[in-house]
Formats: sequence, C-alpha cells, structure tokens
Amino acid sequence: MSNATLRHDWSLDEISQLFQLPFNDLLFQAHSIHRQHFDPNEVQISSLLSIKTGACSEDCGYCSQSAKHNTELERERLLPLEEVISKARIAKDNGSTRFCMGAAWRNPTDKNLDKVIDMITAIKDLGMETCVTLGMLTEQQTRRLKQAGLDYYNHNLDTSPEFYGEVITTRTFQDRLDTLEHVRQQGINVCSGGILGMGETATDRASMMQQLANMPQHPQSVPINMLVQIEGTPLYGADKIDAIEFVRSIAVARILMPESHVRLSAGRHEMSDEMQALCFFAGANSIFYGEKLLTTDNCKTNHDLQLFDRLGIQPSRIDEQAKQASA
Ligand code: SAM
Ligand code: DTB
Ligand code: SF4
Repeated sequence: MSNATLRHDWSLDEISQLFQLPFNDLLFQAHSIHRQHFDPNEVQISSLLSIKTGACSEDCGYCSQSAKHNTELERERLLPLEEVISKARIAKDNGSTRFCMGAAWRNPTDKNLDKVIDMITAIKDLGMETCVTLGMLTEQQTRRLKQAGLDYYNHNLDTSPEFYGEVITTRTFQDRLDTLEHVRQQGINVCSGGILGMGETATDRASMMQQLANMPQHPQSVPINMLVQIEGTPLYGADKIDAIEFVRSIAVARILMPESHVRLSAGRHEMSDEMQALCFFAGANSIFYGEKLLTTDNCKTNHDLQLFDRLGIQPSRIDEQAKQASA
C-alpha cells in the first residue's frame, strides 16, 4: 500500500467520533484495516532490558525511576557490555527479534553514549534488531546512533500536550517532539506512543492519538502502555482505565496509523487473556515478551506462549521492510 493513502491531517473531532462508534463498528473497521496491511495472526516480539536503572532527574509522575519519588527501587549503574550481550542472547533464544534497552536518563552524556553504541553493535552482531530509549538526544548524538546501525529509537509522547504538564514538569511536550524530529531526520525508525490510565480524559486520549498520527511520518512502532501503578509515584492510585476504552484506543491507533506496528505494551499482566485477544483483534501486533519490563514484572513467558497457541498467533520474523527504512 502506498504512503499516499496515509493521512496526517486528522482533526480532534474525527478522532473523538471514532472513539464513540459502537464498539462492534469500531472493531470491524480497525480489524479490516489491520488485515489489509498485516498478517492478522502474526505478532512481533521484542524484549526489554533496563541498562541503567533509577536515580533519574526527571519527575515523570508514572515512573519508578525518578529520583524525585519515594519508590523502593534499587538504583543500578550502566550495565557492563557482557551482561547486556548475555541477556540479549537469552532473548534471542526465546524468540525475540528485537532487543530494546532503556536507560533512566534525562539525556545521555557523550561518554555514556559511547558505551550504548558498543551494546548496539554487539546486539546487531547477534542478528537482532536494536532499539534504545535514552531520553532526549542532540542532533549529533542521533547521528552517532544512526552510524552505529540503530534500528529504532523509543521516545514516547506519553499523553496529550494539554495534560502533559500535569504528569511531568521537568521537560515539555515540545522537547519530546524535538528529539523525535532528530530521530526521523536521521532515518532511524521511530517508536513512540503513550500511557493510558493516568487520569487523562477521553479528549486527552484522542489528542495524543492526533499528535502521533499527524507527525510528518507515522511512527513505525506505537507502544500503547496501560499505567503500571507503582507505590510512591504521584500517579499511584489514579483511576484505572476501563478495559473496553483501552481496546477502543488500540482500534483507533490502528485506524489512524494503518502501517505501524501497534504494541500492546506495559500493563499486560493486569489484562485478562480475553482483553488481550480483543486488543490483537483490534490491531495490536507487537508485544514485550520476557518476564520483566524495565523495573516491573511482565507476563510469564509460558503464559504468553499458551495464549499465542490458543489464539493461533505466530511470532513474526524480522521486518525486512522496516530494516530497509533505516538502512
Ligand atoms: N528515560 C527515558 C524516557 O523517559 O524517555 C527512557 C525510559 S522510560 C522508562 C520509557 C517509557 O516507559 C516512558 O516514556 C513511559 O511511556 C514508559 N513507562 C515508564 N513507567 C511506566 C509505568 N509505570 N507504566 C507504564 N509505562 C511506563
Ligand atoms: C514503552 O513504551 N514501554 C516500555 C518501553 N517503551 C521502554 C517501558 C515500560 C515500563 C513499565 C514500567 C517499568 O517496568 O518500570
Ligand atoms: Fe526518567 Fe524516563 Fe522515568 Fe521519566 S520515564 S523518570 S525520564 S526514566
């Protein structure tokens, strides 16, 4: 399907109307679009590793790793290369095609970036796709990541521009857009999405989707996280998002960004199998696989394998098209 069919001019009203469709109409539309662009029985599998944990100077209200919140988390320095390689090997043996490394930084120093680049090189040598999420980047740092062969950069918008200041005060929504612009300019695949269930309104969810869909290019990967509530963070105790509303959000992401991988991201371990099945039907076609996310538990791997088996879902192989986009 040519890019000419992709829209980047969605109005907030149009998106809100999609959200308000009868559930069956919304899911039918989303699933039909999903089938036009993807094998509906394939799900891409990524594994996550926190390569530097805690003591972050940002104040993101959802995050266990902010130095400003009183969480039980133990901080860890940047992991040694060998440890990262051995974790990536295990992920590969378990069927992951992409290895995502996250660091609790506002932004990386150039010295730290050298070390992350060594990790990217080593993991590419294993034949896996690479993704990193390191906070804000300068243009020069982004160029270095591109030269190292990085496949994806994850940098979430997290919520609407209107709600952003309620969740994070140490940076702006525009800071996020600026880093994403550097990543796009360098031809690195963009992984960008958000978190639902932080007390945002339905309009905030529509507005975040509008921001993602109206970027100059749709992010190749769109992680939709359900807030993992962490004691000691300001968002602990926030009103949980209704499961049906979460499925609707997946469907809307699929309709707005037909060629993107939509990732059913954090929060899966609190979802029923049936809710996850509905998300896959609505257009989710990527997950984090492995027993840990960054600092919290993910679903058990044998449970995920059983669920895939019950649903007739296969893990997808490396996406050659996306690889070429970043070549
Ligand atoms: N420090 C970098 C940054 O913020 O961009 C990278 C790591 S940060 C932990 C990556 C993403 O994880 C955040 O943007 C957010 O979307 C997600 N995240 C963090 N804590 C979460 C939580 N408790 N529940 C759901 N998603 C969360
Ligand atoms: C994304 O959208 N979700 C991941 C990844 N990108 C880096 C992180 C989820 C973190 C969940 C909470 C934790 O384990 O600390
Ligand atoms: Fe730091 Fe990222 Fe957590 Fe925000 S989300 S506190 S930037 S690690």
